[in-house]
Amino acid sequence: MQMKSRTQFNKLGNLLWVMALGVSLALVLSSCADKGSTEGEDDSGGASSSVDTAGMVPLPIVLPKAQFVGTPVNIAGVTNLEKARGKARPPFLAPAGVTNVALGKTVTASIEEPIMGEFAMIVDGDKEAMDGSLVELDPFLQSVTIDLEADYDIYAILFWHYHKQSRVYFDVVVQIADDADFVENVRTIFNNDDDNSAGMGAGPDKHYVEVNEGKLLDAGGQKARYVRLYSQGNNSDDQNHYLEVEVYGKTAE
Ligand SMILES: [Ca+2]
Ligand SMILES: [Ca+2]
Repeated sequence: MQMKSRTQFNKLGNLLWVMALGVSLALVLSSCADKGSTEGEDDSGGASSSVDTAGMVPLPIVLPKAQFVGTPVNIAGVTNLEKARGKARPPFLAPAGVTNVALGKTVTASIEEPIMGEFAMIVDGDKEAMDGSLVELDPFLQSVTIDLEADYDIYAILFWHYHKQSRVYFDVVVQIADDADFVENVRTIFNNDDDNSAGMGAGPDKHYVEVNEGKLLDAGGQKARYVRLYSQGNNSDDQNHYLEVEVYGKTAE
């Protein structure tokens, strides 16, 4: 009899404990959910986010073949140089349905015709480091402008100047705008012109070595129709080059 009542007491105790555990678990889960959604909003398109927010997926990036391995050596004298990551770039999370909306769109430039290649090759999907894939522009400060032909929420801009050998391009400035002349609502996404030699203001970003991963910029989901990229020669010659520019976005609501 004594054994039985103790067993009943234990059962009641277990039941209460399980209920308490359930309530506290529910509280923890709901606070996690709140936190998750807040971080998701702050982090829309965040490059380094470790939070796998609901509806966010890695960009569908396809890389060209790597042409060299290890730390490049012929970049002596380049100041303010970004350290090599030494490992693959982490996936960039963006909302599901974000694609390369620059593919096949219209490209214009600060010059009439390129020295080599055609402007359309900047958005043709080919980013291999082959001579026949390269678009070469004149020396000095030059720019290319991509008309996305509609407003898009832009999450990332990814581009390759050249990656056959290690190189650093100078005065890399990337902007988005509402109009083709870059007067309306111009936003600068990247600027590594640390001495303002391009005349658009000194930028805080670092020089970087061109690799097959390309340069990936976080555009934060900002709405724009036009994307413009500047450069002013490189550490190997005075010319400006592009293999490909990709703009990851989705139709603006
Ligand atoms: Ca191309
Ligand atoms: Ca400069």
